[in-house]
Amino acid sequence: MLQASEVMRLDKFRPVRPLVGLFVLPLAGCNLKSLNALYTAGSVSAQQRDLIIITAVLMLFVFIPVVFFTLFFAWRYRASNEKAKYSPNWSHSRLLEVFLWGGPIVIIAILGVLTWNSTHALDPYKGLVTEGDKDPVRVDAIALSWKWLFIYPEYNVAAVNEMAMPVDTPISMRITSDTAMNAIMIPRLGSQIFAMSGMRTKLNLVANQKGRFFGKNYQYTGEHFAAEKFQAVAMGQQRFKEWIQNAKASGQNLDKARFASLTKPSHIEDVIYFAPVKSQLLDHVVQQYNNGTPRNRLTKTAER
Ligand SMILES: [Cu+2]
Repeated sequence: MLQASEVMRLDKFRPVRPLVGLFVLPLAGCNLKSLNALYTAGSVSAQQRDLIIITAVLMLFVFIPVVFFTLFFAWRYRASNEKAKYSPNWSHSRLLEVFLWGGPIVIIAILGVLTWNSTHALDPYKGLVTEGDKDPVRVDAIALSWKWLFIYPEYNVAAVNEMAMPVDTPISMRITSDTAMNAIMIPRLGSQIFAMSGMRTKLNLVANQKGRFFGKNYQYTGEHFAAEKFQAVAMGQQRFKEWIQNAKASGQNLDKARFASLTKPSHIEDVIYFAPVKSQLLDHVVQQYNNGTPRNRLTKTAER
C-alpha cells in the first residue's frame, strides 16, 4: 500500500508522464533480451559492450558541458539580465582555449589507444583461446535467399535456420553468400561480419552461457530481408554431440540437386537438418563465382 505522502510525491511527476510514455513506447517493439547487444552471452560481446559503454561515457565529457553551457550562456546573457557583463570587444581567453582544445585532445588520445588495442584484441579473424584450450568447432555459414545454411565440416552435417554450438567452446566460422551481400550477426554473441558471393570471410565467437540466441542478416537485401534470421543454440558438450547425432539420423542428403533447390529464393520456417554434407561445400560455393579458381585475390586478402 502506498502512504498518502508517497502518492503525493508520485503525483509530482504527473505532468511529465505522457513524455515518459512517449520515450518508452518505441522500446515496446523490442525483445530486449534477444536483440540487445548489451545483454551479452559471450566473452567477445562482453568486451564489445564494455567498449560501447566506455566510449559513450567519454563522449559525455564533451556532450554534458556543451549542452549545459549552451543553455547557461543563453540564460545568463539574455537581454533582460542587466547584471551580466556586456563586452562586445572580447575575443580571447587562454583558459578557455586550454579547456576547449585540451578536453577533446585527451579524449581522442584515450579513444585512439582504446581503438588500437581493442581492434587487435577483438579481431574477428583471430582464433579464440578459451579456458582448457578447447579445440574450436568449425562452422561454415552460407547466406541464401532467404535463409542461412550452417555446415559442420568436421561432422558432415548441416542445418538451415539453426546454428548449434557447444558452450564455452570457440566457434571458428567461415562465411560466404550464394545470393546478395548479407551480414551475419548474433547480437548477444557479438561481431557483425559480411557475407559476399565469391568471397570468404571469417568470424570467431564463443557463447559462455547456454541458451537460444537470435541471429540474422543485418545487411538490407530488399524483399524478404526480415526472413533471413536463425537461432544460435548454445548447449552443453553432451547435448551438442546428441545434436550432431540427431542431424545425422534425421538429415536429408545435401547433394548437388538438393543444394540447388535450397538456393532458390524461399521461406523456410522450420529447421532442416542435412546429412551427409560435403565438407568442402562452402569452398565450392565460393569457387562458382570465380570461374572455378580455388582462391582468387579477393579471398586471399580476406584470409589471414
Ligand atoms: Cu559499411
